[in-house]
Amino acid sequence: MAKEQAFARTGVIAAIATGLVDAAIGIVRLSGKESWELVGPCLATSPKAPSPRRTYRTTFVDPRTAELMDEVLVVFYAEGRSFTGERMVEVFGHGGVANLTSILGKLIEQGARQALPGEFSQRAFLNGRIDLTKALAIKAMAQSGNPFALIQARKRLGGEFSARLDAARGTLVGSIVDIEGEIELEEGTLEESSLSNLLLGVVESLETLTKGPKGLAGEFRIVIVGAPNAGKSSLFNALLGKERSIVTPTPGTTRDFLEASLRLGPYEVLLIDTAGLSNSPSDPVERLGVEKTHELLREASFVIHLVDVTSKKAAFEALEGKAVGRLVVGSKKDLLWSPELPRDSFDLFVSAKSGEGMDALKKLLTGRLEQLEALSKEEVFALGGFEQESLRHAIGHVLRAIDGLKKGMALEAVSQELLDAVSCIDRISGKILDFELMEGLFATFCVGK
Ligand SMILES: Nc1nc2c(ncn2[C@@H]2O[C@H](COP(=O)(O)OP(=O)(O)OP(=O)(O)O)[C@@H](O)[C@H]2O)c(=O)[nH]1
Ligand SMILES: [Mg+2]
Repeated sequence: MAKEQAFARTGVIAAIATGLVDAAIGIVRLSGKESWELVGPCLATSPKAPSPRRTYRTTFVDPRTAELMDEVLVVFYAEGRSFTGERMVEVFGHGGVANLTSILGKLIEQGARQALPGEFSQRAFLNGRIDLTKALAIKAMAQSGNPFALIQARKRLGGEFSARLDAARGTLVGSIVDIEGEIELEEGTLEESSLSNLLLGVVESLETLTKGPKGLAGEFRIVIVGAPNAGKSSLFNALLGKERSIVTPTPGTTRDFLEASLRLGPYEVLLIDTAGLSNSPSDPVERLGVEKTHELLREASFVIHLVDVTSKKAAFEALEGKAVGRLVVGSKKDLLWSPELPRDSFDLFVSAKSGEGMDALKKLLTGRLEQLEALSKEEVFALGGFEQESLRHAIGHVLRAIDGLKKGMALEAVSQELLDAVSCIDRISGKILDFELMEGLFATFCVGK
């Protein structure tokens, strides 16, 4: 996305704010100084000076031919009292996708520009209406596909995450003020041990924030891994209840990964079939597949490690990644068991062929999701990658400050570490603008949000 386009704050932007599926009602929204004037010619009747937040019932017409396009409700929002902080208009029409698209098209003909993904939220942020954590909460509310993700989104929306950050920031700023006072006045009143304890408290509370497991943020990714020919694709198909992935007796059948969404009770998860983990793939395509599998493992919320029970030796190597859980599952239960395998190392046995053990596996996975939902209600937060990283840096700075106090480091240097920690926190809330980061974040929003 071009930077100048993403951050152009001028002009009227417009988008369909509701989903692109036929529905009873749909909303086209506009934001920008001239929004009302721009919509005006498309409305059969409209006051010159609309009352903010009042609904006007009218017809939406083609301004050139006066032809009726839809019967609509229109709402005007005044500057400073809208989502983006700018003047906004929302047109509530009948929710057919074709209808809303043609209304939007007419507004674009009138001079509006199709909004980029997340551009409304971006304007709200740039106009100081919301901070970055709130913007991400709004995104999460619009996109949360799972009950536990929704809990997380609501916690953020309610400002719990921001409040935690603010509390830590407050303590850090207070400490900086004390240290700077000591540097200035040299009164010798700075109690280094109590300051250290205070800062340790900050480290602890920031660390709690980083402890949320992967998967809480929304997409719960279950990755099936194992040696070539373990039966991964067969299990993938059996769980989905359809033949999605190719199955053959030849090892190395799956070259690239495949993903499909799977419903487990109230939860929607992403199930991923991967290329077999072979230690020394000779074929370059297979090698790329194995690399990809390792990458998927790092992003996994949950890992099913599949082991063919008929094989003489099975690899139980610890898999890298920070998944919330891992199950070692024995496949091909219907076949003859290899006596050399340690039975105790398995959590469960299944047969994709006979269907045996499949219900138990689904039950186990659903149980894991229920645990995650319970965890979501507790103290943990689902953090984005940049938030994790910034918090880690902040913790590092505070720890160096504590160490410095102990070792008698110059107070100026201690103060600087704490200032750096504050900057890391401010990066998360968006008080410090990082344009590249922000551009990337907002681009992941939906259009119209
Ligand atoms: N009897 C029996 N055979 C199975 C079962 N699951 C898989 N197989 C067979 O094992 C072979 C390999 O199955 P796949 O599902 O392709 O295995 P994979 O792990 O995806 O293999 P790669 O993609 O090559 O790594 C096929 O011949 C399957 O029919 C099972 O539960 N019982
Ligand atoms: Mg396969």
